[in-house]
Amino acid sequence: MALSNLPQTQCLPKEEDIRFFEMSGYWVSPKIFSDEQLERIIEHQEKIYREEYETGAEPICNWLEGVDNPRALRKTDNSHWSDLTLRSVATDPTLGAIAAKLMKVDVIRLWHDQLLYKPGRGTGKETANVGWHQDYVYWQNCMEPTLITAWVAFTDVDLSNGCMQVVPRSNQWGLVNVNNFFEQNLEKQQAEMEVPENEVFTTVPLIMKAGQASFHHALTIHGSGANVTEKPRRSMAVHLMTGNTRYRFNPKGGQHFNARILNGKDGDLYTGDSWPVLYP
Ligand SMILES: O=C(O)CCC(=O)C(=O)O
Repeated sequence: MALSNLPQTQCLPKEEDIRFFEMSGYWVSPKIFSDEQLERIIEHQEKIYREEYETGAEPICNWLEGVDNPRALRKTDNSHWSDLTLRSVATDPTLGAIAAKLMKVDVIRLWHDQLLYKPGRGTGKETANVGWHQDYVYWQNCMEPTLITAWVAFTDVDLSNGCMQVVPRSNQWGLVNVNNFFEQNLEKQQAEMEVPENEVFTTVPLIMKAGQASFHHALTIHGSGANVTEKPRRSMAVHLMTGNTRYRFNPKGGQHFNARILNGKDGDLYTGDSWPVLYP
């Protein structure tokens, strides 16, 4: 059922891309998934919403404002547990090879995936926005921010359908004071954010064609606005970790669902079938 078995070498970042990622905290790849593959992927995304789980295993539905609200962002965690085509996306070798290059490591594993559906016809303000946040704030069960996300566009994305936006250089700021995926008021968050001295809060929209992927570091601030088009914005965030990512108990409480699977003690490596290897 794999979409591809080998990394597509023409998609890998060059030296200057790796330097750009290190400095800016993000990078956008060429097209990785073909239109035919995307058609099949979207069919399988719809299966998840009809609760047709190929493997029999349920994913984790974490839908903003409840499942009955057609304007809500649909966020389904670990869809790769349920569907083999979606698992092929989440474990795609090209995503793994790019992540390994950008993070300068030899091993990349899947941390978890997040299937995303941002419905169309947003009001321009409060519909299905994703608040400014750094992923690592949610991953405090990992000792270090040794994680990176590949955000795979299943449809073309730009500002009109609420593409992701990143704050360049924020990967170098440490964890900031304002951090909430579910916040709808991004202007308020920006106003309250304590930006380090000599840095500025600027945003870059990640405009992409379907099949491209953007990569952002676990400390890069990102979020997204409303989808004011007629069509849904579809994607999967593939959250990846380097092979040396280790567990720690989160002293602030709220143990992450993937960390609970490990049932480990401080310093244990995240290894085993729950965290498939994408690279090598
Ligand atoms: O899809 C979005 O707008 C945000 C996704 C996100 O927060 C992520 O990929 O980490």
